[in-house]
Amino acid sequence: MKNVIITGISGQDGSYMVDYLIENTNLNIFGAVRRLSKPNYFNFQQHLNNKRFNLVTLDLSDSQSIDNVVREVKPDYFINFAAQSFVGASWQIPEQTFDVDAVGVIRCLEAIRRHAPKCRFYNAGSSEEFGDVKYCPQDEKHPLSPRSPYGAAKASARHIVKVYRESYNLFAIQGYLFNHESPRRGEEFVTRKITLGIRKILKAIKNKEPFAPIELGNLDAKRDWSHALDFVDGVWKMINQESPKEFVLSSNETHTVREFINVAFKYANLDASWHGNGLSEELSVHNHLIEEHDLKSSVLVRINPQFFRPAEVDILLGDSTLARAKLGWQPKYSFTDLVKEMVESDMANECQNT
Ligand code: NAP
Ligand code: G4F
Repeated sequence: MKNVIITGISGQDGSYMVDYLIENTNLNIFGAVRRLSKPNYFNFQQHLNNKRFNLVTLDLSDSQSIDNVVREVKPDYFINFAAQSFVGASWQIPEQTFDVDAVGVIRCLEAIRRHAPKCRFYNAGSSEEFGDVKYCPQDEKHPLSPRSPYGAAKASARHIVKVYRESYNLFAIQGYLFNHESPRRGEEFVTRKITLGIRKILKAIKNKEPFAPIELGNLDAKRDWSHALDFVDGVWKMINQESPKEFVLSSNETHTVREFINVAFKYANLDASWHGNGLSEELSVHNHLIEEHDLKSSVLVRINPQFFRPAEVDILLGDSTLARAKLGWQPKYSFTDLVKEMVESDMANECQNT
């Protein structure tokens, strides 16, 4: 039986990849976590008693831990989803971001080169590498022009993956993945911040309590959002191609943050409208709802300059024509399916603490 190492399994993509490979293959799965003072097994707890699932400890900032796991497991596949993945935080912790997201990839490649040179390696690349975009839509030929320490680290990783592929004849690739979300999305990312904010507001309305608005930064930024479930399928197809080629995965649509908010509030059944502009822009509940529900507050969304970034990627819009043609990849979820699922999932999980 073949072995696969998957890093980042406590996060969104890593946990969905474990689900996907348990369901669709007979591989032995080695899911990697790093040591935390409070372990976080929430997203993969359903597999803990599965004989095909093995939990291993590995930290991308520690070459010895990676070397040990690769030497012992001798993987056929290594899928690296682990990263400091939050662009906003990458200005606050630039060295740690670079160490994990760029140097960490060298550590993986070195371990593979030494102990499992036939292993197929996938590293999680990002549309953030395109950054200050030169044309729309962005395809595989678009130049790398990162705007954040995170984007720069992922672009560096892309170069080192190519160097190892060409120097040592490794099957090593890094996809260009545009934004992908789900009910498992980390809570700081804008989509989940919005759907969790809606949950809090609805709970307050139900309990006839006042609520705080969701505070956000740049509502004009445009992103190409997909469902993470579609992307783990695309990554698995990419790592199983005959030769190591790198593809864009994207929905080929772009929407502003403001549009995401509008669709999300629609699925929450909260009639609302925008007023003001610039830093004074606000989304408020319609008057008829204020009277009907005797609401104690009315502002749903407000701008907080704290959430603007030192440099912004204004627009991302992907072109995944090649992946669709060459890999036979076809995403199943639309933008509205995604928003609906995220809103409904957070509304259903009222018992969680957040
Ligand atoms: P995520 O939910 O934030 O998950 C990141 C994972 O990395 C977590 O399991 C985290 O573990 C782990 N990790 C962080 N630092 C680590 C370290 N030093 N050693 C080992 N593990 C570490 O991210 P995601 O959305 O699933 O994204 C997966 C990958 O795709 C990331 O590399 C991300 O940069 C990239 N990507 C994501 C998107 C997107 O839209 N989601 C788009 C393009 C690229 P802890 O629980 O211990 O923190
Ligand atoms: O949800 P975000 O934090 O995601 P971002 O920066 O696009 O990065 C995500 O996608 C990348 C792929 O393109 C991944 F590589 C990366 O790992 C991550 O998964 O922000 C989306 C947009 C930005 O333009 C941001 O400025 O939303 C804007 N935004 C406005 N207010 C906000 C907020 N973002 C966050 N996180 N929080 C806000 O309050």
